[in-house]
Amino acid sequence: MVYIRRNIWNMSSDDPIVVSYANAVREMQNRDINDPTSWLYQAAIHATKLANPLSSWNQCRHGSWYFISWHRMYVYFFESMVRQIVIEQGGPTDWALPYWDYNLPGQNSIPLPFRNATLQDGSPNPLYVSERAQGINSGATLPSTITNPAFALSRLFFVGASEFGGGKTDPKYRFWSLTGRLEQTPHNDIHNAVGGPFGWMSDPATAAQDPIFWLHHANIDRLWWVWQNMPQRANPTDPDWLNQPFGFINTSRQPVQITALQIQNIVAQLNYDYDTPSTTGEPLFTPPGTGGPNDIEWPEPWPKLSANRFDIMTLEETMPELLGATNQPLFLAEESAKVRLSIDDRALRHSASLINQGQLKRKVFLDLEDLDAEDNPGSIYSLYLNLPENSPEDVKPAHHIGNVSLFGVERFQNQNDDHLNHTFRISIDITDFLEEQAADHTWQDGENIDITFEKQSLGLPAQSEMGEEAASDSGTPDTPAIKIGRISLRCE
Ligand SMILES: [Cu+2]
Repeated sequence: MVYIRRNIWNMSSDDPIVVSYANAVREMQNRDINDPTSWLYQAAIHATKLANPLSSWNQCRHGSWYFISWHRMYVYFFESMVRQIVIEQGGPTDWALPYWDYNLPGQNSIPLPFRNATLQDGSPNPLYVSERAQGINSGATLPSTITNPAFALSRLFFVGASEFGGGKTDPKYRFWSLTGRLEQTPHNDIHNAVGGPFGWMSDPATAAQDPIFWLHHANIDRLWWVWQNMPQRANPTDPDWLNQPFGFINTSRQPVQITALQIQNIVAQLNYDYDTPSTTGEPLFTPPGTGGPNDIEWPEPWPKLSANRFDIMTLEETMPELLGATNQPLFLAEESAKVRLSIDDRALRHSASLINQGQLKRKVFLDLEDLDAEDNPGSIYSLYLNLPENSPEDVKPAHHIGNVSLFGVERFQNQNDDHLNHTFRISIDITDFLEEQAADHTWQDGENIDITFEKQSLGLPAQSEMGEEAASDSGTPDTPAIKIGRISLRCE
């Protein structure tokens, strides 16, 4: 049997799938934290701030090529656990986790069943969490700059920080800064938008306690499945990615181990699918033909934190040619900011000659380096390339190249007690944008590139959708600043 994950916005609040999810969440919340089927235990597998964590906790992978695969596994095991509880409670035997596709028209606000603190009968709503960004529970809308997965889906390659799936990292550490384009937008951005400065969704250690987390991740997983089935795309074939085992708990409360090789085809290997057509082109993907997850002994082989992550980081650097860089840090707070990068003439000529000799691919990357913040401020900034002054709204999408949001930044800094210089970076391939802008003469200059940062805010909810929380702008005057140590242009 193949379980179908359906769009939450196509369900009413009394749909059996929604009602049984709420009932299962309530049941799990009532279970003891040491029970693997409890709500807090499941959330702690992602991350937790609790002292003396169990060895199965704090396992999430971010800023890494493991982000996408680890979360497919995580959601899969969670879903089977919820289904078991739903069935125990007399709910639908074919229950599957719904997904939230915030990029569809009219669906860019938190689904209705998650908004109200109480249910019709006055009892607490298990799907409601007050620890969300201001306005979210009233139906504030998310801007398309953060919901649109188009740029991520357009990336042909999986591996690399400027590619779909993220850069190759050591499996032993959990937070890296080789964040792939799907992980950044919409994944990280939606976390920040829903969580805001103080909400659960903005911190990996609390995110999975919000019932909407799972619908967000079902959507991220759906987007991976869409990408997998698009022409010219393929998952990594590197054995380090395919064969890396990760540990989870099955419905019998037993530890299990699973690898990316076992989760590539969601239908054939994991028995679920999405209600939307996943194939947008000719599938190039062939299932590796392996079985399901194997049971293994606990607690091995949980990775031990021993290797030096910076060895890997150095390997990832492929001798970049620097074309230009800022010479002082930029602080992003409330205001929008504009930075002009001058392309160094000699560097450009040197790169051009290397390109002519076939030693460089002609790819230009915008790197935001040494990103830092005390904590994740929960803010999102959109980046625009060569956006003319006072551009009307309808001109902006053509200049939009990505977003900055720092989901996970505090975990990244604190994951190990060393004194190494941890840095966080975002890398965006702007080759196609520059070529398009050069072709249509939007970018005539050739010597300078303008980068505009614009703080994104939630749209006000429609009056008819107003919940019990007063609608208001998500912006607060004291949003902590994000520091960008250096902005640079690189040719590869
Ligand atoms: Cu997430």
